[in-house]
Amino acid sequence: MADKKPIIALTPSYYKDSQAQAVYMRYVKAIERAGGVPLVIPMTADEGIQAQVAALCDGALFTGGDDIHPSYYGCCLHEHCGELTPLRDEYEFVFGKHFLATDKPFLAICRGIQFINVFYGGTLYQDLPAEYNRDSVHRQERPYNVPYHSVSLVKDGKIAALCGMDTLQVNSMHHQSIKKIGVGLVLEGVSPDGVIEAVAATDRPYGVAVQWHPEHLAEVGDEASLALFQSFVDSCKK
Ligand SMILES: [Mn+2]
Repeated sequence: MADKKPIIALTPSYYKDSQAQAVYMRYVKAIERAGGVPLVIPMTADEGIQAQVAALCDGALFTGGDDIHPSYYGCCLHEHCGELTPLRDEYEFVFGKHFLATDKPFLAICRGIQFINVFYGGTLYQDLPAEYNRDSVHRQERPYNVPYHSVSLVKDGKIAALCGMDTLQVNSMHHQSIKKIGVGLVLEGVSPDGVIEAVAATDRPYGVAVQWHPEHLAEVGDEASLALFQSFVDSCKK
């Protein structure tokens, strides 16, 4: 079965009103387009189930979503911290514990980079204007498939190599970001106002995390975004 497609676990968000777990179709399409099998994982904190899910997938895409409760990085709740979803925090950290114990590839987007950073022991700004710089507004208006700010990529970094560029034009729909980078992660890119926008993991062949949303930009053919998804899914075949 040499041409079997790699199975990519997608982490869903929780929608309280309908008690539903779901992911945006853009993530599904981006993985499908790159040649992977997008598999939305169950929202349960059951250790045995998540261990099995982690074992069956070839890679994981940590998607965007609500803010992570700051207790996960040892901080008190700031008044400008955003919407929290305890159910998502709980299942994602259990899945993460099992999945990230392997050296399987991951791609992490928006909340995803924040989750990865917290998992690796880092911290977050709970609100950029309140805790970092009041002029650092990283929330653009719709449409989200147009760039909002640039990201300077670290020279000789993983993303610079994957995309073949030293600067990217990205969208921005976040109000939190990495404060202290977790152990085992390295800086990959920063915005003009100094916000950490990308990191990579050093404990596996492929572990890339970005603060922007390449799934929106991939829809309009942005080459760097397509390259991110393609390189990620390709790395999951190995
Ligand atoms: Mn940004």
